[in-house]
Amino acid sequence: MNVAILGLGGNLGDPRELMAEAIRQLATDPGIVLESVSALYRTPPWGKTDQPAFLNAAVKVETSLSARQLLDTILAVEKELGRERKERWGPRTIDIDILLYGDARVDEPALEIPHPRLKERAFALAPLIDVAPDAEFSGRPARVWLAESDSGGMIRLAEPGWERG
Ligand code: GSY
Repeated sequence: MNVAILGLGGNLGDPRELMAEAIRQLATDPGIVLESVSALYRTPPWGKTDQPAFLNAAVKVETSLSARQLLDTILAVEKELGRERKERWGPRTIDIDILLYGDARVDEPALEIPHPRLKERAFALAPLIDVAPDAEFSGRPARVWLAESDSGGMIRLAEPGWERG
């Protein structure tokens, strides 16, 4: 089994409910065991700033799936939940990223792990640290990357358990 940290986010429709449903669906996969869920955060949009605030969270899973199989499962869940890929860095109903997969480094088309922009993204780092406080990647603790990132405007909206309604 491998430990993976997934980041979830969205800013269209009802992202809280979509993220909760995504977590439920991921947990039904026989190759995935849900270990823990982060707090729920409201975060300013990153990249393209003229769009609504996002909700973000992270989950820690144990998985017998390879990173590629895990990505395929994630894409199927996103599709089931109506995700459409339109504009890069634009608004979206649900987005699920593999942030970390054990200590693995993966550099394939459409699959880079650690996530290539993770170290700059407070909206992904804060929830990641909730579920994996001692995580390290790219040579430094996630806590250090978070301290160096811009976490301005982030609000911790709801404590773990939010996904159970
Ligand atoms: O994969 C990330 C999608 N995304 C987000 C996000 O999840 N949260 C925030 N705050 N900004 C974002 N910009 C993009 S793209």
